[in-house]
Order: sequence, then structure tokens, then C-alpha cells
Amino acid sequence: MNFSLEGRTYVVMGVANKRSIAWGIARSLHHAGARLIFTYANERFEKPVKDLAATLEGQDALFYECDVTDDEAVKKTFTDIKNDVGTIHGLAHCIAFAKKEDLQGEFVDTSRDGFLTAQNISSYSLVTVAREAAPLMTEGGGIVTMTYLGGERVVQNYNVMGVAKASLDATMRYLANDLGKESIRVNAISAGPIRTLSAKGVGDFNSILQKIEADAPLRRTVTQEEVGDTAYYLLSDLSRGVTGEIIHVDSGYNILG
Ligand code: NDP
Ligand code: N5H
Repeated sequence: MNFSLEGRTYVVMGVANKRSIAWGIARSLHHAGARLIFTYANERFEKPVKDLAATLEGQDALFYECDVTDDEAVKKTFTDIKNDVGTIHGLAHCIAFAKKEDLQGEFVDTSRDGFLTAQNISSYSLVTVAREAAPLMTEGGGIVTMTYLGGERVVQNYNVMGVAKASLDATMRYLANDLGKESIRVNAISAGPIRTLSAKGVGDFNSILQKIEADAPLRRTVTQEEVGDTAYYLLSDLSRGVTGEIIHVDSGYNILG
């Protein structure tokens, strides 16, 4: 069995900057020999993503704009990818959004619009992306999405995103069931807290990290590299019997009562 990703092409969605989890995944896939395709939400992020990708030695990456709230944009992205490269072998979906006001206070105050925005960008986007990407995975493939413990149990302030992640987790399982017959596996990584652009502005993030350092079995937080290497496992043949699974890369924090 060859676990190199040499000769394989993967789409990485959700690199905003060098702290992004998607960037950790991109680096792991690059080191395993993969060719990378990056998508970004709008042209504001085109240059930063291209500048980052240029630091990957010998990488001949491709770039596409793709706002996942727009079905036609998602369709066009994967039509363009099909025309430019043909077959892809997998995809990393590292995308989420909720309104700032819905990530504090009480969940009971969530507006309909805020609820639907979080579901639209953070959960439904995996459906539309999987539907358009699957036909390009002609040799089978892997899809990985990013989730968080707040979808399994109540985590203070995660609120509307917790409900969106619960929905994302179920979406991942239903997609795994549908796409399994095409030899496409769909899995999720539940990462422990990592300081990224999305996490910025979250009040108390320092104390959340300190709690992990104090209590998690490994007594430390996790890194983008550790998430990236688990994504490599899930997108390679190493995990060929695994689908519909959530792997916690969280220093073991989730096992605590
Ligand atoms: P980043 O801020 O680096 O990444 C979030 C990404 O979401 C950005 O690249 C942003 O794109 C993208 N995005 C938002 N809206 C859209 C849209 N409409 N269309 C396309 N892309 C969009 O944060 P993280 O790396 O932390 O987040 C990646 C994933 O990891 C998320 O699903 C998050 O919930 C999950 N996660 C994060 C944890 C953490 O502690 N950081 C813990 C557990 C899970 P753009 O920049 O182009 O707008
Ligand atoms: C319990 C916590 C802390 C509280 C909740 C944080 C939730 C974060 C997730 C969402 C995705 C953050 C978000 O949508 C921020 C936006 O409102 C504002 N930011 C932006 O618009 C920036 C510029 C762009 C790039 O961000 C996005 N997303 O597009 C959870 C933490 C312990 C763990 C965590 C941080 C989880 C997670 O899901 O990210």
C-alpha cells in the first residue's frame, strides 16, 4: 500500500491566513506529495492565499473564488476545476460563519436570520460542495470537514455554532452513506481550540486555552499541524476503511466528564 499522495489532487477550502486550520491541512497534504487547489470566499483573500501557497516548494497550485452561499458559484468552481485538472481525489471543507452577536449571551436569544446564516454557511455548504465535487472523484476519494465539541454538548458561548456543528456532523454521516457506493469517504475532525482569525474576538479565548492546558489528558492545546496530519490520514488510503466518523484531535479533552 502506498500512502504517498504523489499524483493526487486535493481541494482545500477555507484558508484565510497562515493561522487557518485549512493551511495546516494544506501543508500536510503538500508534504505527502499532493497537488493542491485552493478556494477562497471572495477576491479580498485571493492575494493572501496565493502568497501563502507560493511558500510551498515545488507546489503547482490552482486557485478559485468560491462563496459557498451561492450554489451557482459552487457549481462553476467545480466545473472550472474539472476543465482545468479533470479528476480530484479529495477535499477539505474548513468553512464556518456565525454572526458575532450570536456567539455570546444566551442561545435562546438567537434570531431566525442568525440561526439560518450559521446553518447555511457552516453546514449546508458541505452538501452543495459534496454534490458538485463527487463527480470529479472518478477514482474514489475523501471529504473531510471541521467540527467542534460544542456540537455534541453545550459549550458556553458557542451557541448557534453548536447547533450548526450538530447539523454538520449529521450532514457528514448522511453524505458518507450516499457517497460510499462511489468509494467516496466522508469524515470530520473535531479540533480542540486553536487561535485562528475566526477565534479572534472571542472573549475569554485565553482562559479557554488555559483550561485545556490544565485539564486535557495531554495537558496542552493542539496545533494546526496536528489537525493537518489527521486530515492527511483521512484523505489517504491509510484510512480506507473509515467513513462517517468524527476523530477528535483535542488532546483527549472530549473524554472528560
Ligand atoms: P479561519 O478564520 O482561518 O477560517 C474560516 C474560513 O471560513 C475562512 O477562510 C473563510 O473564508 C471561510 N468562510 C466563511 N464564510 C465563507 C463563505 N461564505 N464561503 C466560503 N468560505 C467562507 O478559522 P479556522 O481555521 O479556525 O476555521 C476553520 C474550520 O475549523 C471552521 O469550520 C471552524 O468552525 C473549525 N474549527 C475551528 C476551531 C478553532 O479553535 N479554531 C476548533 C474546531 C473547529 P474567507 O477568509 O475567504 O472569508
Ligand atoms: C466556545 C468557543 C468560543 C466562542 C465561539 C466561537 C465560535 C467561532 C466560530 C465562528 C465560525 C466564528 C465566526 O463566525 C466569527 C465571525 O463572526 C467574525 N469573523 C470574521 O468574519 C472573520 C474575518 C472570518 C475570516 O471568519 C469567518 N469564519 O469567516 C469555541 C472555541 C473554543 C473554538 C472555536 C473557535 C471553534 C470554531 O468553530 O471555530
